[in-house]
Parts: sequence; C-alpha cells; structure tokens
Amino acid sequence: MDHKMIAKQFLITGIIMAVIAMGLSILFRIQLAWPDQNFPFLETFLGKWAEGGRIKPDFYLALVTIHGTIMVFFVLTAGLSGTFSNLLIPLQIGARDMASPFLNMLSYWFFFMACVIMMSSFFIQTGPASGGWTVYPPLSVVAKAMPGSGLGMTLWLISMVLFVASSLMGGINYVSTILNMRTKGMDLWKMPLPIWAFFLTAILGILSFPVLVAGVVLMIFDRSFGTSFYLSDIVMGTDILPNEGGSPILWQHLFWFLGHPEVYIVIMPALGISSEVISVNSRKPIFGYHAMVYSLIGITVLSFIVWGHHMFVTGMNPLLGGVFMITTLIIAVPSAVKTFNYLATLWRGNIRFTPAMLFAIGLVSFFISGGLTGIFLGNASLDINLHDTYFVVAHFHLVMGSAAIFGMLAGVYHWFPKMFGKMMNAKLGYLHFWLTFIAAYLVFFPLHFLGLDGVPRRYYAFTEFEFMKKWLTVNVFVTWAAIMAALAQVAFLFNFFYSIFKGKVAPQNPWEANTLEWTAPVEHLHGNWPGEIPTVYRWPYDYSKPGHDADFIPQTVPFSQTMSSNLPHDFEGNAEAEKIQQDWELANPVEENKG
Ligand code: HEM
Ligand SMILES: [Cu+2]
Repeated sequence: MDHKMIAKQFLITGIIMAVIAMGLSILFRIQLAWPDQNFPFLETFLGKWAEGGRIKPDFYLALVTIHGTIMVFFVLTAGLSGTFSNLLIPLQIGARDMASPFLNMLSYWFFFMACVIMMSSFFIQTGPASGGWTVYPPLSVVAKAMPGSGLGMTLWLISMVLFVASSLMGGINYVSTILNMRTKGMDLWKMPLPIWAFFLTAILGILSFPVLVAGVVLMIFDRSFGTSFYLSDIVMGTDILPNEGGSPILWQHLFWFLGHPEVYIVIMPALGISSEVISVNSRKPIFGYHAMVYSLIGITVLSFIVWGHHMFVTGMNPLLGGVFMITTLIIAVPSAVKTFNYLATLWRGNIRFTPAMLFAIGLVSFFISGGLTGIFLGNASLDINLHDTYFVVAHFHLVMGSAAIFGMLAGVYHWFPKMFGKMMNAKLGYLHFWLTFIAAYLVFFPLHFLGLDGVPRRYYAFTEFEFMKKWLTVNVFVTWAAIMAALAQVAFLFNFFYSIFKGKVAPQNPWEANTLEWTAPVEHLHGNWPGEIPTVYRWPYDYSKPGHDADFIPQTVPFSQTMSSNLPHDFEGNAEAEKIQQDWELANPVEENKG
C-alpha cells in the first residue's frame, strides 16, 4: 500500500500496455502500407482475423479502436498520472503517504481490472470493440451492426467504468493529500510545478470523468434494455430499427465533455514534469513560476468550455460554433505562455544534457509543432474540411501523443534513481532519445499532407480511390518509420529492466536537485523519512543563485544560512524572513557584480 510501490505498479502496467498498443499500431500500419499483400505471419498471430495473411476490415477497425483507447486512457492517463502523482505527491510535499493508502491501492487494482477486461476482448468470438476510441453510436449501440459492436463493446464499456472509478479514487486522494498533508513551510507557492500539475489534473478528472460514466450508463441501457437515448431512425439493410427519439449527438456532447479535458489530463502532468526537469538541468530558476501556475489554472478552466470544437461538423448553429471557436483559440494563450517560459528557462542555461533533459526538450518541440496545427483545427471553417482526415491524426499524435509520451519518458529517466535506487545507462538513453525523436517526426509529419489532400482516417485501404493512390509510397515510408520507433523502444526496455537489477547504485541526489524527494533515503522505507519530515523554507527553483558557492540550494536550507544568495523573491510577505534579510544586509554591505 506504500505510494512508491503503487507508483511502480502503475508504471510497469503502463509500460506493458504501451508495448501492446504500439504493437497494434504496427499491425494496422502494415495494412495501410501494403494493402494488397499477404503476410503469412499475420495469420499465425491473429488466426481468423487475418485469414490468408491479410487483416480483415472489421478487425482493422478494432485495432485502431483498442490502440487509441489503450494509449489515451491506460498509458497516458493511468500510466502517466498514476505513476508520477503517486510517486511524487507525498515525496515532494513532504508527506509520509497518501491521504488514504487503501483507496490508493484500490485505485491501482481497478485500473488493472480495466486493462484485463479490455484485453480479454481479443480472446472472444466476436473480437474487441470497433467504432473508434470515441465509440460513437450507432456502431457502439446496435449490437448487430458489426462484430465489434457485440460483446467486445460491452467489455469496452465495463472496462471504462472501472477505469473511471480508478481515476476518481486516485484523483480524490491526490487532491486531499495535496491540500491537507503538506509539510511545515510548504505553502502552495512553494510547491514544485509537477505537484501543481498533478493537482489541477486531478481536479479536471474528478469533474469530467463522471460525465463519461453517465454517458456510458445510458449507452448500456440502450444496448441492453431497449431504451433509445442515442438512436433514432436507423435503417440496416432492409431492417428498420424501432428506436425513436434519441440522438447520437447527445453521446458526442457527453463524450467530449470528458474527451476534451482528457487531452489536458494527458498533457498537464507531462508539462509539470518537464518544468521540473528543464529547470534542474538548466541550472536556472524556472522562468515565470507564477505564470506557469496561472497558465495551468487557465487551461484547466478553459478546457471545460471547448468540447464543441470536436463537433463542428454535427451541424451545430454557427453562432454556437463561433463560441466554441473563440474559447478554443483562447487556450492558445496559456499554452504559449508555457512554451515561452520553457524557452526562457533554457535560454543561457548551464544545460546538462541528461536523457531526461533531452526528452523534456523533445516535449517542448512536439508541443510547439503539434500545437500550431491546433490553431488550424480550432477554426470551424478550416476544421470542416480537415475533420476526420489524417491532418487530425497528425495533430493530436504530435501534441498529445508524442509530447505526453516524451514527458513520461523524461519522468522515468529523471526519477528512476528515486524509484529503484539505481541509475539508468545514459548512453542507451541517448540512443533511445534520438531514434524515438526522429522516428516520431517521420511518422507524424507526413500525415499532415495526407490530411490536407483529404485522405480520411480509419479507412482500411486507400487503393479504391484514384486520388489517394499517390499517397501509397508515403504510407510505406510512415510504416517503416513506425517500425523504427518501435525498435527504438527496445533500447529503453532493455535499459529499464536491466538497470533495475544490475544498474549502478544511485547516489542520494544524482541530479543536484532542490526538491524534497531527494532528501529521503535511497533505500525505500515506509513513511519516506526515517526521523522527522523535513521542513521547507524556500521555493524549489533556487539554482545558480549569485554569490552562493553550490549552484543549488535545497528547499530544506533555511534562509539565514545562505543569505548571500537569497533574492527578494523569497521574502515577499514573510515578516520573519524579511527581518533576517534586513539584519543581514546591515552586516554585509552589497558588493557589485559578485559571482
Ligand atoms: C509509434 C507510435 C504510434 C503510431 C505508429 C500510431 C499510429 C496511428 C495511426 C496511423 C492511427 C490512425 C489509424 C486510422 O485512423 O486509420 C492511429 C490512431 C490513433 N492513435 Fe496512434 N500511433 C502511435 C502512438 C500513439 C500514441 C502515443 C497515442 C496517444 C495519444 C495514440 C493515440 C491514437 C488514437 C487516439 C487513435 C485513434 C484515431 C482515431 O480515432 O481515428 N497513438 N495511431
Ligand atoms: Cu478538444
């Protein structure tokens, strides 16, 4: 029940799910690149789903669906938030464990069950859910629509309810721990940025996930009890379904009211992690700490009022579309603030290119290049052309897929010594970074052009359409790049598991960081600190302060010991500290340009 143990469980489950989801994407990429070829090995693996060595269209849609579901919910929500919130919240705020260690453990096991149920659908007669990770009706409701609308879809819905329960238990725990269990001196404005990010992410989840559950329950009613919340006037072949009065658009509202905040649930922890990693490895205070927090708060609030940008083509009133368009574009402002602050932190830093740092910089790169296309898609008039094309696939894979995965990897490399007491191999880390970074751009950049040309997503083969045939070579290229990305992960997996057992023993504070987790002993113990919990005096980003001999000052160092390096920032509104500073200034007249 120890939070560090639960963090590791989330991480390892997340890694396993990521490997599976990546495998699925390679399978459907093979189909896209070589639509007319047979690969006997596919039949060996997939049996009847790839008779004759070619993936069946139904199964192709199931692959895309499960790939997206796993990546978004299981890897980047549970795997990312679950791992780092659990690991870092108690350690960085100075608590002995979560508010409720039991609920925390339960949260992991619900997540684990959700994964098992989702995966079990590969072993049933009708196969896993199809219809995309957004499970739009009618494919998700009318069981006889296609194989993947049957039992597989029911399992998807059950798995999702368990997953949401898990996220809620986790989120409530994170919020109450952060609000109630901070150590002495750790006021909100002294919290490291990852904690702010986890805090706001948890609030987003608590407020938006229940809406998905409500939608899912109605969907289960439609599927099983003959209600018609989402269906009306459906004709299948010659068969007129009896459902009247429902609307598939209702599902879209309920889904995207979760779905849009979800993309920030995915990216915000990654942004928090990268703030920490970039500051530590630039040996500079994070630029604009308060602006970083306020922009996270801004994103949190705004992300609730933009869901309609996923629905521009549902025929909504143009006035309403305009409202969603404006709120969407306003999110560009806090996002740009964050980007600017990352760059300003890096600027003239004394940069240490650790693997974690490279991945954090990679995140910034993807966040910029993917974020720019968001401005296109946020405009209703452009989105109507680009909707459901590969342009969208390219956009979200860069901005949330790649960026969040890079944030997660930055976190793994940075906190591996804390988690396992060992160091990872840096050379393999560099290899892993460069191959993954290049491959990710090679996979996702070309897809923009397919989208601009109108190539739709989720199609099984593009050979039937004359104008799309010219893209076949690009699809082959992208598939090879995807295979390269997958192979690059072998370097990571080897490094990760090898280092757990055979890595060099980690020193107490390998990156010379200021935050509290590095004051806890390398060997894990229940309660985190053997004696008293350390007291906090300063914010976490005191790096390279002029006049101080070491280039970092941990949060536990009281002001008086290092007066020469204190900046006015530390003292605002703190009478005791102001007094110390005044006394010190009297005793030590200022020397110009020291250090
Ligand atoms: C090597 C890594 C990856 C590759 C090669 C890959 C490839 C693809 C491709 C080509 C599609 C579109 C299939 C289609 O619509 O016809 C797709 C769909 C999807 N991918 Fe990935 N992907 C990768 C990683 C990720 C990651 C990290 C995420 C996490 C956000 C993700 C989330 C999704 C989602 C949500 C969909 C569904 C799109 C839809 O609904 O049409 N993928 N992936
Ligand atoms: Cu959105």
